[in-house]
Amino acid sequence: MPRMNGGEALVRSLAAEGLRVVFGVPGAGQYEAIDALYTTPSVRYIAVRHEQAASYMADGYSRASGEVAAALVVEGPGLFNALSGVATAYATSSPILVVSGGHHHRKKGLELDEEAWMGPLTKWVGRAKSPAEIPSLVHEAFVQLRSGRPRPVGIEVPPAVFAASEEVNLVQPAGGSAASVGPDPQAVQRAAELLTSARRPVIWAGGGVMRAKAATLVAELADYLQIPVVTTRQGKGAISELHPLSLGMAEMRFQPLRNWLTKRDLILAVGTSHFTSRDGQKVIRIDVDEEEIGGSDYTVAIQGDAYPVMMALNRAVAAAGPVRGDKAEGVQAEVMEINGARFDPSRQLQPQWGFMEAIHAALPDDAIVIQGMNQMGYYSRNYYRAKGPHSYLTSSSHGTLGCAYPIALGAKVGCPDRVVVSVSGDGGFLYNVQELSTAVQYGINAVAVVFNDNAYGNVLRAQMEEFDGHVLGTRLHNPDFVAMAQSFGAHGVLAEDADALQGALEAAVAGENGKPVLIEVPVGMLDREF
Ligand SMILES: Cc1ncc(C[n+]2csc(CCOP(=O)(O)OP(=O)(O)O)c2C)c(N)n1
Ligand SMILES: [Mg+2]
Repeated sequence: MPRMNGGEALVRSLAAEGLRVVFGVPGAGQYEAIDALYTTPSVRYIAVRHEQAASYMADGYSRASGEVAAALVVEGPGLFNALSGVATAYATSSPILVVSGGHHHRKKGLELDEEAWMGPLTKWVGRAKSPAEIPSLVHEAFVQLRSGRPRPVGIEVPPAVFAASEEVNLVQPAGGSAASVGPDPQAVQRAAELLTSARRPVIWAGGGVMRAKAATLVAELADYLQIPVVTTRQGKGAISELHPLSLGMAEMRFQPLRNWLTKRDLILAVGTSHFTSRDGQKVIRIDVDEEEIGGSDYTVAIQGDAYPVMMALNRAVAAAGPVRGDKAEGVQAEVMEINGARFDPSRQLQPQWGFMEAIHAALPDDAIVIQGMNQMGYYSRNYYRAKGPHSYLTSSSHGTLGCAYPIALGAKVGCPDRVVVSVSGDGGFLYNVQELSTAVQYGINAVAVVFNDNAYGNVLRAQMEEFDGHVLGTRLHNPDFVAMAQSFGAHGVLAEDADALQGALEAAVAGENGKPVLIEVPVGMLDREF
């Protein structure tokens, strides 16, 4: 058995599992791991400027590419800085590995039990007591990351364990997805019967479709039975929102869509618990997470990863039922009518619609857009038309202000050949502005669009409209964004209207500057739709 220190044991094990990238901030307590990364060229190390960005970037990488990424942070404050990204990855079912220092960390009487902090935000946490234990912990971490519901996983390696040397036996890698039990054939059969006999079915697709790489199978079923598809925020792009059966995100405040949805006799909810049903509607649930299915109302539930379940379901449907090609015309006309009303330019808010159309016009079909928690971001949930899976990333129910830009950088590292654009406000962008340095240093040419109203605009509007104009803490003093971007070594552009935004994006897409780009779009106070 070779002799090695804990840092080498960790990095060699990560490389053996196929990990390609580690985001982190180096520091005492993990020097051996950094040194092992130096001698392991198959694992790229990207040093970020705040641990928050390490976990956000790992999340963006994982969700965009479908592969695992890791964040390596020092014990104590390093981990605590990273937790916001770990929580967001938990909420978005994103498989990231977090490696941090000690389990117990005493400082001035404050005892920090990191396992207790990481525990609720991860699906599994392992703790190494010696270098020899590290390979099997890493192996178990990857089994967890690549099986069941994807979620963050943690490994704690205390500084003394990183530094210690002993004989270490490297274990064999997990080798792709862990074997999973196939879906229950009776449930699949029953679901197929419901689908083929339903008169007005709808498919409600969530982020689980993307995580399972099952988007094409969902589209196949939709096409075969002519079933319209709505999505959650996380499910946007499960089928192209330009597909004649796509009704986009299920915006329940848009009355025509709400009415239509309440008239469905069957809902097929795949990879999500974020759907609404009412009495009298039959529901088929497909979810990898047994707890999500839990005690909720459903007619048939199929527990399992959406890929094998949809394979089995599509086969059973093909065997059982008639193709509904004859229904195509009527169904597609309904979809067209609702979309026509929803995207009718005369009912759109300006300037939001103009900006959205500029973004559509400039970006290629496979671009990845990251929605920040800002007014244009909210608008994009409804009106940005994602053209395929893994092309629209959000912080889901977590609603994390500030994560859009670092998630975009992680997505760009994971998908260097795709155009990646974050849509932020001035408030949110400044949460992680320091990562412009990382972008320039490593040549991560994502595009940051910053809609600048010099305010936490949506909070300001609530103060004006709902609290008698009691404005407090929401008007912001900002830097000159363009000059700031230039000072980081990025390319900064001011785009004062939709045409200028389109032009600036087109130049960025064409890679005219060969640099990370920040486009500042000054806006006034924006109206809200709902
Ligand atoms: C981490 C975090 N802190 C605070 C909030 C509350 N919050 C949501 S949106 C928002 C203001 C966003 O301002 P900006 O990014 O400028 O976008 P705008 O509303 O002006 O379009 C705030 C403070 C949050 N969602 N997350
Ligand atoms: Mg703002």
